[in-house]
Amino acid sequence: MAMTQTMRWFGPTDPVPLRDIRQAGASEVVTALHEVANGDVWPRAAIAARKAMIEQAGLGWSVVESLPVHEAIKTRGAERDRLIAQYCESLRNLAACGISVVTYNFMPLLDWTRTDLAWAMPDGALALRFELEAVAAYDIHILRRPGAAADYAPALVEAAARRFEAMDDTARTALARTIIAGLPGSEESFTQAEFQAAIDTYAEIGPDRLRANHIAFLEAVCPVAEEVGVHLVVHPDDPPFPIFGLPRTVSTEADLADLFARVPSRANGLCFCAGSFGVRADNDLPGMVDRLGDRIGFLHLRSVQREPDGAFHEAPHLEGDANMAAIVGAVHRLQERRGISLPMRPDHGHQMLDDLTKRTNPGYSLLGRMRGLAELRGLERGIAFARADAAQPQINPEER
Ligand code: CS2
Ligand code: MN
Repeated sequence: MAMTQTMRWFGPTDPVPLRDIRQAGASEVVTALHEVANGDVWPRAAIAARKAMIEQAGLGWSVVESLPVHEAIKTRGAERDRLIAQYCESLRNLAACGISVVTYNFMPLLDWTRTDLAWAMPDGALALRFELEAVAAYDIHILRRPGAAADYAPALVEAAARRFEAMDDTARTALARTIIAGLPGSEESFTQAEFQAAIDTYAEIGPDRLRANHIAFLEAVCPVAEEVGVHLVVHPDDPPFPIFGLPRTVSTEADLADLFARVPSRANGLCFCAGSFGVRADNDLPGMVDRLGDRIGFLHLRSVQREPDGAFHEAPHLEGDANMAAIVGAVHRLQERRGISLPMRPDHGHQMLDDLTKRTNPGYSLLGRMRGLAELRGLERGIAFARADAAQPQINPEER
């Protein structure tokens, strides 16, 4: 069985139209009602109308990315119970419209974080990049978060100081914007003062409390998800380690194994993002597909190239540190075992070719993702062929 090929679409305002996604060879989009404020209920009629628009273009919509979890749920703030009830209402409305997979994350404040949105690859395409040194320069010298320097190795603190000195005001503002202004799909974007105030709401929340809040969230919503037949899949932390002193709890295989043990509901699932998990060399990606496979409801098949000092950039989908052939091989076996086709998408493509001169959402221009999807599709076909071929009875070469 082949994976279901999807691409992310940011809705009617996305510069990439549905027609282009169809021509790229995807059969479905994954999307969200980005116009609904974080925490509000997604109305059934609005979901149905968006679905009809997608189907009109010859595509399907069965995976939501994302139904955001409000900060007051992550921090267990005052509005929490009302927000959870509204989350459940949205799940019911989505299920009524035929949506079966709902993606979310449990990262404090920032969804994914990068420090450079246009890093030139040797071939002239532009990639997204994360440098811990740039984060440290921002954190210690621009944000001036109390105690920030203690969170970085001494050599990194020194490098960050040199780096900050070498930046002019424009470069400093650009770096701050890149980090806190909100990347595509993020529900939060901050000014500097707002960001520090938001960080302060986590002053009393370490990893244990964040994990407890996550478990409490799942215990409240999974019964509804189960009842209406929705698979809730958590997207891992990106990057998968703490930044700005904020706790991280969805970064490793052990984190996920613990989460599934604590909330056994079958609605409690995983969006396996090879790019996010792959930033850590200690995450064994194909092994995680094997071992966490029963929980996987959605796949982001991208690869990062790790660099020294906690930096990484987005590699072409089949390059970089992820062994994509081994991952897709594991997915293939998993689908066979479960008798299902899993939705997957390319992620964070390079800005390349004609897209270099267009207005694009960083990471979400068409051509780089189209290249990624085509490569993944070819890889999967090759793996399926090789497996079927290996299963054939061997013919004695003399009888050929
Ligand atoms: C996405 C995430 O672009 C990306 O990195 O994978 O924004 C993802 O959609 C969210 O974290 C899921 O809630
Ligand atoms: Mn991802």
